[in-house]
Amino acid sequence: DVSTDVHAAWLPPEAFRALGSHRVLVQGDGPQGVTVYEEVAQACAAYGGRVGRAPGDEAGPYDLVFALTGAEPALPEAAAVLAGGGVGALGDEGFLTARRDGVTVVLADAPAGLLYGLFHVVRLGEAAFGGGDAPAEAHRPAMRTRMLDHWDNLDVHPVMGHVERGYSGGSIFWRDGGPRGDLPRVRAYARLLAATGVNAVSVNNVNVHTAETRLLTERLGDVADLADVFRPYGIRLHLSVNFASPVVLGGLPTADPLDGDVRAWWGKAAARVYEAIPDFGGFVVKADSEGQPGPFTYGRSHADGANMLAEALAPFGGEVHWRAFVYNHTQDWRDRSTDRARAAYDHFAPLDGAFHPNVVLQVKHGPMDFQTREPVSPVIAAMPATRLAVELQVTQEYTGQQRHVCYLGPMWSEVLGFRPWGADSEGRTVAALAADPAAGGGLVAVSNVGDDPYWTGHPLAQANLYAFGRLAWAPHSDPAALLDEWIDLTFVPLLSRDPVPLRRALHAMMDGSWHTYERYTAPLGVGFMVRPGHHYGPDVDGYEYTPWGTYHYADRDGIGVDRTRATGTGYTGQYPQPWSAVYESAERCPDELLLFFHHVPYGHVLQSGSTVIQHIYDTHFAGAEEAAGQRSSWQELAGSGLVDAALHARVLERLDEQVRCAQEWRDQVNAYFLRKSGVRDARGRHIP
Ligand code: GCW
Repeated sequence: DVSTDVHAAWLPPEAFRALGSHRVLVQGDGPQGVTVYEEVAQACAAYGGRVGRAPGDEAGPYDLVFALTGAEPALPEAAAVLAGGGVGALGDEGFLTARRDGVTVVLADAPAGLLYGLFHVVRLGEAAFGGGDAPAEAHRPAMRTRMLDHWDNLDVHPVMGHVERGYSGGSIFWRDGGPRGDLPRVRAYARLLAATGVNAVSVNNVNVHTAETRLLTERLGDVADLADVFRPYGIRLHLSVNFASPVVLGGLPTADPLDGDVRAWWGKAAARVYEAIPDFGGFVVKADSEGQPGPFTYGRSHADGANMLAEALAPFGGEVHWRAFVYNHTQDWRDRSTDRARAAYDHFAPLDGAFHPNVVLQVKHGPMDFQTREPVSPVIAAMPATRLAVELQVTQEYTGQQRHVCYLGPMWSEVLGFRPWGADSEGRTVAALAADPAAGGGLVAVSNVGDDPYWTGHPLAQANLYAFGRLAWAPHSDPAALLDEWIDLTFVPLLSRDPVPLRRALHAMMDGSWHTYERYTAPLGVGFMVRPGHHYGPDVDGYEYTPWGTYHYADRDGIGVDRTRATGTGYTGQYPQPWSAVYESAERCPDELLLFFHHVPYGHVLQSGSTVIQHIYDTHFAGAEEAAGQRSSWQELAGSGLVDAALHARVLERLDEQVRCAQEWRDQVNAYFLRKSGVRDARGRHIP
């Protein structure tokens, strides 16, 4: 049952060619130091280089050295760089690079830094060697926590399958109620993640069913086995826990967070976990959300709930990732005063300052739920005295489910670069808030990985996983440059010919793919026009009369949700200035969010000069055409030898489905709004 035929993704052996053809000294200890040595040794065995542990080894003379700053590095060039100083402390994970007298030097304060330095050298390839001296250059991760959450179930769930919102096959961790037993696959995954900079993973669904609840107790050994595999790659393991565990597992009559027995139960549970996994990261909790248990049952607050778990973990250095995704999912569409977009802020902003220091409030990047287009969540700017992590969704639940090409780097980059207080207030960005040394909780995302041979179902969806890790390390990276990095590692090392045509095709298909997806699906900030339940494909009114609070309110006169203070739900008031005023005004609100904030007539003229109804027609025709263009770009690569034939076929099969589905979206959305509005397409195109 051990997977052998798994795609190498961005770490094909050929990506190590440059590193592996040099003479490398590795002076590092601890699990990650060993990993660096093994990685280098493996590369050198393949490409004729040599690896040594000491200057006098016969592997020398060296042209690359990895060393820790704690001890005087044994190689004079490295010692000289160290003595040169000037870059300050590197921290637990940072590293510096320099070149001295023909030797490339990588120094770190801790072994994990050497590991990140190793993958930096791999990315640079031959450019890491040769040339003249180069001054010391420090690299430190912006975010302390760079985490992937798996929504993996132990068993196949009757509705959600093996992986909730998973589009890449089964879980790589679990099967039939227990471990899947393919630890080499888990190790390969850990290695891929480390190469992007990810340092934390949660291995089970935030919806914690009975089987997963037991990971905390009977199945703790299986969790420890996974932690052992992740550790050498600098990744700490986390578990999603069931808030009602004291009842479900402990047989207590209550899970009240202020109850003494409940607190004692959690204290013991945490102690047991740390006995098995000394570097355990902590708990992820979805409480009082979509039916999950939580403190509300006992009349307690979310601070009471989170702090109780935080106290259990504190003696061991663990953290609680408490999710802010709390809203009323039993709404009535007629009730215009309840606004799901408001919910997280209404629940959590009043609790600012009430959470223990080892609680991280994990906030979805938008106020609703990972839609194709949402404004940035106002919670992110509303809790200066709380540690906040921003949660993204790498798995493409609402962005094509890994059947459509949708490179999300540009979306995340927009979110991370958003300035909640406008250009003023030192211009603080979402990234800066999540990265703040005192108040920042880092960046988290829902993984898109499964036991599929390409890891992500759609091979091009690997780029999303790659970009997430890299953005968590360096949030202001250019997404197009990250795509190049991914191409340079994944495809280029396998080629003996000019990679330019491949690079051009991939950029043509992927750079603008999020906007393309937006065009043929959700216009102007409207969300949820998807088929209920599985969320794939168009259904304009699919969620319109359901209890989920996800309405667009289209009628014969207009469309959109009035979230203004003047006449709507007042949601715009949750933003600081200038956004509060900008979003309040239908004239100033950015076009792409207009229908998120305003209900307007179909004839409303956008800043672009088009009317809302004409915009809907134009973007849907354009989006479906762009999808067809993506397929043509890919078809041109057929038989070129630039990509592996099986991978080409897999992508093409998905593109066929994407093109079909984009046309379905175009036709359904256009027909719906033609009928509703009675306004014809100004360009007279056929709307079936
Ligand atoms: O987007 C919604 C998904 C649920 C998910 C929930 C959450 C894990 O449709 O499947 O549950 O968000 O984030 O908790």
